[in-house]
Amino acid sequence: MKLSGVELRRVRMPLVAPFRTSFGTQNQRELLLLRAVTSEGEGWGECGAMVDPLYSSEYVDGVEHVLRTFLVPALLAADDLTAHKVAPLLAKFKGHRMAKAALEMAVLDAELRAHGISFGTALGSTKDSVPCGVSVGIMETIPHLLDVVGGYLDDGYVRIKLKIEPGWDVEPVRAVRERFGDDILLQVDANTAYTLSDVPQLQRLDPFELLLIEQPLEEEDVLGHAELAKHIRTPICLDESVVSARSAADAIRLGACRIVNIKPSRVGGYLEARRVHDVCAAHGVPVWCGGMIETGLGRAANVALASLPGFTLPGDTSASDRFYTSDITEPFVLEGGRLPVPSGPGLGVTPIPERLAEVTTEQSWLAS
Ligand code: NPG
Repeated sequence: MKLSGVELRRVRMPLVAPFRTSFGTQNQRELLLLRAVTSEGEGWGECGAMVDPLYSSEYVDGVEHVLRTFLVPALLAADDLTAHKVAPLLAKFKGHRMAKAALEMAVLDAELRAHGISFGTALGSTKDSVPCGVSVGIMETIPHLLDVVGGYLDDGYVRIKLKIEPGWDVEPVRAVRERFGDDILLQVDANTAYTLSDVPQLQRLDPFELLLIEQPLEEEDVLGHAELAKHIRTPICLDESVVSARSAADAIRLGACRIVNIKPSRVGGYLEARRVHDVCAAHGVPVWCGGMIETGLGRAANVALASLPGFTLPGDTSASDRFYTSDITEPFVLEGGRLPVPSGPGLGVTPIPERLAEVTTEQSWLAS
């Protein structure tokens, strides 16, 4: 396969409601989409990076720059390109995993569409649908939180994740347990907002039988998570700290986590995401698929990944309407708390041209 060019599209989509996490509030999602045009046909990629480097060091303008200057030219120069060659071809450029992931996704989609194979089949899917959880932002008040959680449970979501930060942790968890009972699957996500001096506060979550606490400490503090694990009963799940299969293996070996959140963007692509899954499965560590407020393109690929056998916990693979009134693909709709794994070639979905045009704010074409 020969890459002829890559179209970069910056899109901006309003969110149905503001989404507040410990690192900031989002009212809209602005992200980069890629269309790879090859000798065998075209494929779509989506980049998880946000406008500001608040979740990770990558951000949309930076991704665009590195793609334009280094990553896309390296692939344009390759004669016999395949998706599995993307990571080795780009390996000499350090870091920039979200940029690399988006490019690899577009090449993989083109390749799979050309061969009539779905993402799910290519990655090793064993299910036709996946159970879905939902991520709930930090709210102004507990009554508002309870209304929102109640609405998601009515929608059929099988697991609730509460975003937490110092000052919004034990009370919201207690309120949700008191209102909705001990049977709902409940977990929390701190996005690195705590330090080891918060051990006493984090111990106060122990009685609520949470599935897990996600990334309480900062990204590089793997040993700190191992230390924290000795003092709290809630299982620790890592997100930001796991950037590759190797870092997952290290974290597991050090006792820093009992569960891993896999976001393909964060680990450099769907092929590395599968390797993270394999490493975790070999260690008996459950994984689940994280979300980065994807459009229908990224959502399609995430749902395919979440249908691999080691994904034994519900992921942040919520329906399109969790974030968007109108998606750029046919919307993903919850059915009995589950989303169907797309079965068509490649991603199994494509952008609806009029919708894509409506949300596109900038567009450029990269070719040699
Ligand atoms: O369902 O797509 C979703 C959102 C899930 O909470 C979610 N994502 O920290 O995991 C996170 C958070 C996030 C969103 C991180 C956007 C980075 C960007």
